[in-house]
Amino acid sequence: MRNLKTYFIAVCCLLLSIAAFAQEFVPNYEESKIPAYALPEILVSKEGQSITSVDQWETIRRPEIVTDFETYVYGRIPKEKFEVQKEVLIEADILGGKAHLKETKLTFSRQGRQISMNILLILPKKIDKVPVFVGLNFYGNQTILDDPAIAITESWTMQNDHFGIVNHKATAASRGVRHYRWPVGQIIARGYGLATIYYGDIDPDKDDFTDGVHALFYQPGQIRPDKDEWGAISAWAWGLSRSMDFLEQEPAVDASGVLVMGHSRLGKAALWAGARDQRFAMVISNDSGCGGAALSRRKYGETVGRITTSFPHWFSDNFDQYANNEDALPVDQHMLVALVAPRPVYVASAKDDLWADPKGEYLSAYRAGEAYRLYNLKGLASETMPEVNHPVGASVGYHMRTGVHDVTDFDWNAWMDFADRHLGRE
Ligand code: GTR
Repeated sequence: MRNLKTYFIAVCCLLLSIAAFAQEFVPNYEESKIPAYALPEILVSKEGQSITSVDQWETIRRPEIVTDFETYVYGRIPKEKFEVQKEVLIEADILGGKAHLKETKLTFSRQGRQISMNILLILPKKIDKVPVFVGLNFYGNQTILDDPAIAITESWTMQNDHFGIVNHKATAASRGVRHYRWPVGQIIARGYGLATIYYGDIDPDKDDFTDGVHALFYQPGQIRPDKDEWGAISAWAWGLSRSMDFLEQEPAVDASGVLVMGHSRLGKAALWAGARDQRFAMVISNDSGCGGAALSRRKYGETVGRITTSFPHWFSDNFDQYANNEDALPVDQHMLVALVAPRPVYVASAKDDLWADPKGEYLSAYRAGEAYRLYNLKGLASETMPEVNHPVGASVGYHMRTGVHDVTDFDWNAWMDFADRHLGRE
């Protein structure tokens, strides 16, 4: 009898695991299988009022959309005060004296807890008030340029044997491994500066809310954010705003020309940072996909259901309820792009990056043009995607380049051309 019971339990377990396997996520890559959807209106307020002026946009609709993204998608970022300490770690001339590198450690403290983030700033010499691209990086500042002056991050990093990450710690072998994604020489040659921070300094990318910036802002006894409070993307966006605070105080930087960019999950963070913090003069999203520029309702490639399962810590807990229930979301990602208006925004996709849904990224950028029109600015001209490798757009820029999920020189050249146009540097 006992044996029979054990046998029965074993068979049940087997059947359950087969069922779980059968339900494994299969991404949709067919346009014809996209469910019919209606996007929430950018220019209609919650009370049903048509938004027809800049004033109505800025006082009624924009704040509503920001609040919805805070509450239902990324989670609220605390507004409480904190202390900051600055320590310059290193200064050096690089690139044969053409550029100056400075790495500064910023330590944030509150309630007896602290975290530190290192900001690496590289500026062309002999230019005053330089516009600066700022972006987070995936494996530490030392990976973007092979220069012994740059500190190797001591923070937890994602495991990557090829990049010299051993037991989640970066080693000297990781120096310069991501150089190709950060064409420092070209950026400097075109008269821009570059600031970068390792995203794990702000919040290590794992489902653990004790080790990053979140804990500085907990109420007594709190151990993880509440349902509508910040996940990791909001934390990384918070870090980008702290880099803006820092850049505002750097005399050689043109603080009115700080351009925030990010790739993939860090593209999601760049969009959210730029949407909220209007001090950023331009926002660039690269292959940011689901939870970034791509429309959630299209259910093409990565979906809300999949992303909230694989990366539960990225969003607010409230976002989980929209898994396979996207139509109930009060917002969609075109509204995130629209929040950047009237500042220029650029959405970049890659042809083979289907997981991020290039068309969903394009349509979202296209629809965001509605907010720009209130300012008499032009977005993207057509609902039809442009040819591959053909950057388009006025205040809303877009390209889909050939290739995979990555950052390439093609992307950087397009962004610098776009920035030149908007900063009057042509
Ligand atoms: C993927 C994730 C994407 C994207 C990407 C990345 O695994 O599904 O949403 O963020 O990671 O950041 O490289």
